[in-house]
Amino acid sequence: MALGGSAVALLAATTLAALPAQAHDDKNDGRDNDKNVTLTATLTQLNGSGASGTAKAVVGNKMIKRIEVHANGLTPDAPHAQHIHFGQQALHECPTLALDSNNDGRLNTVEGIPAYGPVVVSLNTTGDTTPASLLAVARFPVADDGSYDYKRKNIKFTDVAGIGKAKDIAQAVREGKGVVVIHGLDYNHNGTYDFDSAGASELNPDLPAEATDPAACGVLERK
Ligand SMILES: [Cu+2]
Repeated sequence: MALGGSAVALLAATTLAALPAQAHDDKNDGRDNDKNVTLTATLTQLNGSGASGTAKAVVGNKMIKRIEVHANGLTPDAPHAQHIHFGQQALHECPTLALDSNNDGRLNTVEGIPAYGPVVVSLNTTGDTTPASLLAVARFPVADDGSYDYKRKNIKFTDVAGIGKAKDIAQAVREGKGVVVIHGLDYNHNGTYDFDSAGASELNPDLPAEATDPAACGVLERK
């Protein structure tokens, strides 16, 4: 069915009328890559960790201008690796046990990748923030009493092999496709990361799986 002339005119008028509103609403304009976009995440537990929290990030151009992560219910006195994950092929969401491909009842970090993608930024306290630092455990926040308040400014996105250019990763995060993941939990509640309950990490056989399995997750969404 062809549209009549008046229908076309009406569509055009509607489209034009919608433009000024969109121009003012930079929160919904994915092309505004020079502007700061504020993203927030509600972090919920994975693997029965009992952890939860919030994250807030301001992203402009190829830079995280500032980011905060507030988490609680984590393993006390233990470091917690935390990252922004993203993958072009990922679902941009937090995983469920449906991804537990070896049916061991745990969701390890690799099993969650179809949901949240690989690491694109390491949210550590000092030094290099690229994926190269993803398990540099000494530079991640420690949850003294099971909680921490993490803040860092001016983290540059970098090109990540197999994932994309810095500007494309930044753009994807601005579009709400980045996922904050906090790792590390104490399955057997003995107060430390050890190999007893879950064996070695699939990421590094020198680390217990307890140190690297995901404990909390949330998608960084535009406000
Ligand atoms: Cu991670």
